[in-house]
Amino acid sequence: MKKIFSGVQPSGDLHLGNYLGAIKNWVSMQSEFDTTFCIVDLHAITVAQEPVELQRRILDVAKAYLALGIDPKKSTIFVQSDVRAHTELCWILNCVAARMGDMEKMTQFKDKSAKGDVERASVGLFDYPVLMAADILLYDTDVVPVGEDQVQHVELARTLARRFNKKFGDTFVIPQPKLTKEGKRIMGLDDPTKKMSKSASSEYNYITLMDTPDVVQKKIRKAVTDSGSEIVYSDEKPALQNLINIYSLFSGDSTENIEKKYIGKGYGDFKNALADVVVNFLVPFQERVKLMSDEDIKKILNKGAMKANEQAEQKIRDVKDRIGLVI
Ligand code: ATP
Ligand code: LTN
Repeated sequence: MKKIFSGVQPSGDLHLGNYLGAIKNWVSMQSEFDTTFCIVDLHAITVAQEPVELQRRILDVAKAYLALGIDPKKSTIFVQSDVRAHTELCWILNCVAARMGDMEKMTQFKDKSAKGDVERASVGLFDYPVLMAADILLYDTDVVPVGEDQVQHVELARTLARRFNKKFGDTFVIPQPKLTKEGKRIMGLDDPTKKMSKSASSEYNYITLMDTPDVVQKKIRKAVTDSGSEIVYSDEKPALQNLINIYSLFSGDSTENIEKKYIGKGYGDFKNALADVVVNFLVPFQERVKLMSDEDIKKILNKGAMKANEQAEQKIRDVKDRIGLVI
């Protein structure tokens, strides 16, 4: 059975992009593949976090995974910092496989550090893609379902795996990224040229999975639209295209059908219907989250960490042996 691994950072409330670009895909993969989903808390601390809030968010992301349909009977769910082999393999890859030349090409670091001050960005932020490679390679991952912004990082994991294998013999499986068609890049509601992001400066950029119906309606009403008034799915109307993608992914309707449904109607009608589709998904999701207790979630995460640790320990022992450490 092919192995799937992916993760989300507990760095803010999850938004529609996280669900439609990544988690929705994970849910559908669970019955066919051997799936592991991680809450990557060590990635979140590459930028400043408030400790009490971070602890809360780690459990909240775990609750969201379950309420979105990740089933602990089918998938391993765990918190990255519960499995020490991730940081251990990250360090080893830093030393024996990753090169400064690879790292300087990483666009997410350039984007994130450009927003702040490069001189003051953490070393961890720069090294973030190597930790992500360690996450993936520890579990013999074949496929990594992610949004488009993470493809470059999965490519790096492939490069590091190949380089390690060449030098020390066959150790790592070479992973492949997997994108969804319409969900791979959900754009900001306030700016269709930038991806929807938790760290956007305006809350009108994103809809979080915990937004109330009122807030969802308001954000969709305020979403930017293109010139003209017809509902057509075209590259010339990037803002509307993004809204149609969201509608299509939540309703299961094809983009062609949506165009047909709205012939002769305007943006106002379409936006109202879109808000309904999103709210119809979010309200029952939020109900499911409310029913979950921290205690239950912690039990699931502990079990997941035990299973992940078993697999990761075997791999890290093999790696250490191959590079000449005494095991
Ligand atoms: P930030 O932008 O603040 O760094 P994020 O919103 O990108 O955070 P992550 O935890 O980095 O969230 O991403 C989790 C998963 O969601 C990744 O697979 C990522 O590719 C995917 N993802 C994030 N934003 C989008 C988006 N706008 N469209 C599609 N997929 C996305
Ligand atoms: N960098 C990813 C989160 C992440 C991840 C992973 C995704 C960390 N480790 C391993 C897939 C596989 C992001 O979404 N920002």
